[in-house]
Amino acid sequence: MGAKYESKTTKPSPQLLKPERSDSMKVGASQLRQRAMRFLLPLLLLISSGLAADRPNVVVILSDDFGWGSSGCYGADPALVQTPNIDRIAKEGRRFTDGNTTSSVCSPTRYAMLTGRYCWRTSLISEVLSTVAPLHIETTRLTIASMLKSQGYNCAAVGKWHLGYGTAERCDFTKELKPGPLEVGFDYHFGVPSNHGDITGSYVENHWVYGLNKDSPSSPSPPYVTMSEKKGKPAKMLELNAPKRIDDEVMATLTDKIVNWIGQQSAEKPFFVYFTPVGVHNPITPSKQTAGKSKGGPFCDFISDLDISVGRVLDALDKQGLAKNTLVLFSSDNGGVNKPENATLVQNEAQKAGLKPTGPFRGGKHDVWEGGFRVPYIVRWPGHVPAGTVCDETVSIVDTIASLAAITGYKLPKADVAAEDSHDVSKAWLGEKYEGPLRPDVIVHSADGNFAIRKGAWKWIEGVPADDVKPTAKKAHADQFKRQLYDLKYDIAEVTDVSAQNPDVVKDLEKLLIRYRDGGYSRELPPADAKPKPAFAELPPLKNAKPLDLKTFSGKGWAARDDAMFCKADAKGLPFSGPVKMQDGALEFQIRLGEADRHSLRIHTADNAHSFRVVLSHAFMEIAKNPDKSEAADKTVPLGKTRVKFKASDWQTMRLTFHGDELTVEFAGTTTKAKHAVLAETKAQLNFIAFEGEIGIKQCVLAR
Ligand SMILES: [Ca+2]
Repeated sequence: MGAKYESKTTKPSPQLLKPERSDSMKVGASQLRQRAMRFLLPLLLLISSGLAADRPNVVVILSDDFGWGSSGCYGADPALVQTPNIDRIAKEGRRFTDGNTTSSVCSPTRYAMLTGRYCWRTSLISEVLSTVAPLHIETTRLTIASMLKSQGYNCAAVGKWHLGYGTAERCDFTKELKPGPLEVGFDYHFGVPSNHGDITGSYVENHWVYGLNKDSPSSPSPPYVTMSEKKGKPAKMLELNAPKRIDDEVMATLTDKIVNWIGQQSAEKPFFVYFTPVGVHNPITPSKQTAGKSKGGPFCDFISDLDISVGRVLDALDKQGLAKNTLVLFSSDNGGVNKPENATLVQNEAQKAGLKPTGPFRGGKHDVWEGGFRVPYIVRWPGHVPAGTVCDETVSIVDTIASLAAITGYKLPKADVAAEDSHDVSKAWLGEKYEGPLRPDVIVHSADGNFAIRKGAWKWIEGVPADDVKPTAKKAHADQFKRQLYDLKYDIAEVTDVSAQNPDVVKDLEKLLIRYRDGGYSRELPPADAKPKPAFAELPPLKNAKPLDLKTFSGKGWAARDDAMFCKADAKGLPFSGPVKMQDGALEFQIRLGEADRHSLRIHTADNAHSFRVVLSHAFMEIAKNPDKSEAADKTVPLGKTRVKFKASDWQTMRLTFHGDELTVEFAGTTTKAKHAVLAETKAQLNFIAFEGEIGIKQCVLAR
């Protein structure tokens, strides 16, 4: 049997070696010509697409928190807001009424914009990246920048970045910020690291904090006064010995940089601009030029600053004579802030004056409602995009890469390799005829990690928060955490849940959402039996393991249920302790963290001389030596820390392996190592401590 199989694979049969078409000798002259053209045509197309004049420059302007209804061309009251430059793009281009972001907050949409992949497929399953987060885009991943760079484009990312720098768990802004935008395809970067008003207070240029004194990078650190500090809520700023941002000049500074960069471009080489102004994200900081001008207050003034920036970019293109061959896409990373109940928000003054920042839609930034995702979306490319037109096609920010690939003649890799969720909507941009819809459906994702899927007029909300969402957020957004169906054709404001009347629609949409989620892509329909990839491999079985009977342990509030011990604790914590005797060896148990804040396993050494702890929270695994009895409480010695990502509602295995003065903790596909003399001592007591919520422990074993 083996030999028969081998002969086929190692030595192809004569039949297999033949040309694919065995009738190639019999074709007529006309067929030969046809065949020649089949080979030549792509070649000719390739040559022609190699000419810079055929491929447009691309300018993406991605504003921040700029809702659907906040500009003139989307119906904002001209008595409050005037946006002549944004309106100019609409007048000279095509305005979309159903432009969507992928997330109702910043970082995830920005990831999706640049990569064509929904960000919830990454480790970021709720909220946004912290200011000190590492670079979130994989450097091997195709981005708009790397795609266009491979076609000879110059690429610049100027403005708010909010996708992290470096690889360290906590980015050190006094060091080289690498990898960053330059490692994902850009040639130039000048940015605000995460948000307007962030704790860096500085700009970044390419790989360094702009103007950083490298001889003395952290001190003396000039002060940076944020708007929130002015309101008496000081933030802990990073100490960076570098020029500080001036809040009401940030928009102008970023615009200066991009206008200057465009000024260096020419018709010889195409370019890609990813310009991401901080307007109109909080803090609301109108410039001296606009402050006090609008009847709608500072928020409307700040919208004018955004519009002025847009105008300066358009002017720069005109000045260089490049406007004609430049495709401009203007949009926003999420919907507008719409929280009339929050009295401290400047946006409310504008709303009271009559501005509808999210147009006719329910909710806004952070939410799963349409107001969180619907944004202005306008495309201009003179002579290609029909001027002054309006299009109702459903398009998403995530479609940018596939659409630019189509326009520039770039063949995208397969859907499971890159641009996984990006549909080519260029026909809608260009006003060409097509059989609609260009994307069969669209998935949106709230700040709480709540999914919704839209198909046709239907929108179905799954109503489930991500595993790492805090209980307070779950409570605050309870109305979003239930399954609900809306018919947007008749109910654009999502008022009436019609799921009870349409059970089949609900069933189909739920199935479709799960299929896309588990399948790893949505550019095509994944196989129906696609299974989610396991987040991490299971640990190999522990050899010579003997059970440790947790029933011999004791602790107030802890009780046996099924085969496990459970405890519901408050902030003070509830311990569950018992004896153990081990030096080298392994300790393993199953833990269900649930919605509790954290679990701390405190291990005391013989005669209670010393203790150390292994702390598991929803984000981190940490090992530390506790202060000795004679020491002050702040004498904790941190020994190791690793970011963890796991499903807290499931049971997870935690394994501690002691070897000499080393401890290795394995949990949810991560390994945390620590080295300290205390770890080599005889371990005498285990103390499982639950904090703020219910924790379960079971199947505790020892291997000595
Ligand atoms: Ca935003």
